[in-house]
Amino acid sequence: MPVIMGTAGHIDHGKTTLVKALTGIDCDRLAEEKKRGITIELGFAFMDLPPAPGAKPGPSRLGVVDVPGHERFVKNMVAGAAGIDFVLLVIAADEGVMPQTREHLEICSLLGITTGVVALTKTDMVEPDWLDMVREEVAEYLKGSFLEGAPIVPVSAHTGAGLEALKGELASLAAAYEPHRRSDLFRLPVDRVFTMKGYGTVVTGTLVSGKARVGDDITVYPGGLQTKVRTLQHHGAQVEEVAAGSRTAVNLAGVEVDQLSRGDVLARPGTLFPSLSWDVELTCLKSSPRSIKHRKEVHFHHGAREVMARVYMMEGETLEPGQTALCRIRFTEPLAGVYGDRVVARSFSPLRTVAGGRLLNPLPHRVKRFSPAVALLRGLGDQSPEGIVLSQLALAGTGGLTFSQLLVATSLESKALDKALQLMGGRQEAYLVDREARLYVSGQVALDLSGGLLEHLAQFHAREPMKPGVARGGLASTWGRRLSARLFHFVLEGLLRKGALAQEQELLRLPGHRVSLASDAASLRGKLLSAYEAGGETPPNLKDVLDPLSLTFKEAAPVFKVLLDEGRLVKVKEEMYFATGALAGIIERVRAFFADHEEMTPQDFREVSKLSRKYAIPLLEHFDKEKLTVRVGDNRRLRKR
Ligand SMILES: Nc1nc2c(ncn2[C@@H]2O[C@H](COP(=O)(O)OP(=O)(O)OP(=O)(O)O)[C@@H](O)[C@H]2O)c(=O)[nH]1
Ligand SMILES: [Mg+2]
Repeated sequence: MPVIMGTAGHIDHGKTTLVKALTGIDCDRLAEEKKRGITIELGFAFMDLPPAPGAKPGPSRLGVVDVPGHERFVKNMVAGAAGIDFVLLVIAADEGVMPQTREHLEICSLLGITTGVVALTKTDMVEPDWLDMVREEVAEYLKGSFLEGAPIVPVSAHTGAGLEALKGELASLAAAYEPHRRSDLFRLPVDRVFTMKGYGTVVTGTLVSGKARVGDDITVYPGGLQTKVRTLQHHGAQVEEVAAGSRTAVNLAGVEVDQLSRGDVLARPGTLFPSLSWDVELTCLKSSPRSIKHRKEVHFHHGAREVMARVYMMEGETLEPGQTALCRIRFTEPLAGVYGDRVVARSFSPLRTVAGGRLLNPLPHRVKRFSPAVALLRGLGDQSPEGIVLSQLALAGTGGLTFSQLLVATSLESKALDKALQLMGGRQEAYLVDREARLYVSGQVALDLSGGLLEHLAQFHAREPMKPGVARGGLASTWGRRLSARLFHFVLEGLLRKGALAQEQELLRLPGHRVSLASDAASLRGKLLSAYEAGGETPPNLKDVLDPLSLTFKEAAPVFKVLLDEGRLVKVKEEMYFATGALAGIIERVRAFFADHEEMTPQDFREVSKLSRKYAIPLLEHFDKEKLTVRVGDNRRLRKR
């Protein structure tokens, strides 16, 4: 894997001159840089490394990022340092440790850089005694930092003294360096955009993860611009493919220079998820003159981007120098990040680096300060990769997370995530609820939903004991939980499979539920039944039954339904009910008539039943419908079984 070194150090300490002495490349390209004799923009170079003595063969080429030392351009320094693997801290022997020596070292530490080399430059300008003294001072200063014990190499770019020794140290460092970049999730934060004659728009950056090939489809985040990789360059040469850790120049198809800016991120379509806030584990620098208060406004750096932001404490009121706490950072424009990304915060006045840390959740959900969910968030910092998946799913709640979202919300690469999710599926800790969208919800969320749905049905049965169940189609709305149709279906099917729910036709109910009458309904049932039984073969009009009871039909309907279901009443037509016994008597006489008649005229029926037209006609139609009789002209015949 390629390795990239970045310079760091105070203005004028000789960074650019040293890079030129090492690589032959002058990183100060701008006219203004030449005129003022300082670096403003980032510079890029590369050097061929000598074989490291006694070490396993390392990368033969080292990418170099040269940063400005001027305090006004620290934001450019952060953008450059964001992609590097190790640091070349440059300290001029005549001046020793200066303010930006400190600030750059702190920034490197906040960015998670853990190794590097110190070059004591301009040795030609000092006496040997002085050099020894400065060297000791520097070693003392580095104590407690990630460069404690790092090689301190005296060099002079002017005389060339020490350059070979420095190259040797760089080769050893590069050979020993264990790259930690993920091989999936191609990401390239853009640090320069320009046009090149004959090419069009070109961007450069350090490939922080994944790889890119000529012809790949690209989305420019956070804006969403779609484009393609037309050509790729690495260390000045055309290549077909670049791997994580490479300094890369990408020629993009069909986009104008002004459609892109530093800090944009190139990635594959649909892989990143820009957000206006993040949950970050933030550490306030020990050297910070002030604590960071809740809602403090800061310059926020991520990758090559700088945005205005506010820091919201999730678990306290202030972050004291040296302390670490969970914060939610809200930005003025969206950022696209990945779990574990490093960030830096700088205060306004004085303009200086005050804090930095790790991105824990690039897709935050609503979490209240001091709420129990804050503990879940904090846990994202030090859990196993599987633990992180579980916590992220728990935080996502019923919305769940897609596979692509989980890739950016955890430290897991695609294959490992797939395996972890399968294991969790087996342990019922995570469920795939939508195959097409590859959407997962946490097992606990699914369990809570199942419990909630059963509780909802139990309440429904208690409230509506005479209703046999809830129509499946209407359940989602009566339950009142806003869930995706997929998740609702998933929960429902799970309960039906387990037998925790029963479905008859379209009605869902708890398996133990039977329609039973509450006492007032039971007394109404008695009253209705006796009214119809008293009416016998000439049952009362519905109105005459209900009016004395001061009931509307709508109110009495469930009890009618019970009587019909029980078989105590028969509905002959709208608003006409017969007591089952009375109707049976009429039917018996009709059958007797057919014993010695082929056909029955309406007149015959009226004689047999002794009923007026009001009842006779609906009854004849009822018999046809019930397939007792069949109609022939105006007459009826008995239907043969
Ligand atoms: N005598 C002497 N002068 C040096 C040496 N290295 C750099 N210089 C001089 O120091 C001045 C600053 O050097 P640069 O390389 O531009 O310093 P820098 O650290 O890149 O400065 P910024 O990028 O602006 O922070 C230049 O005039 C160099 O010629 C050295 O080894 N010996
Ligand atoms: Mg410079």
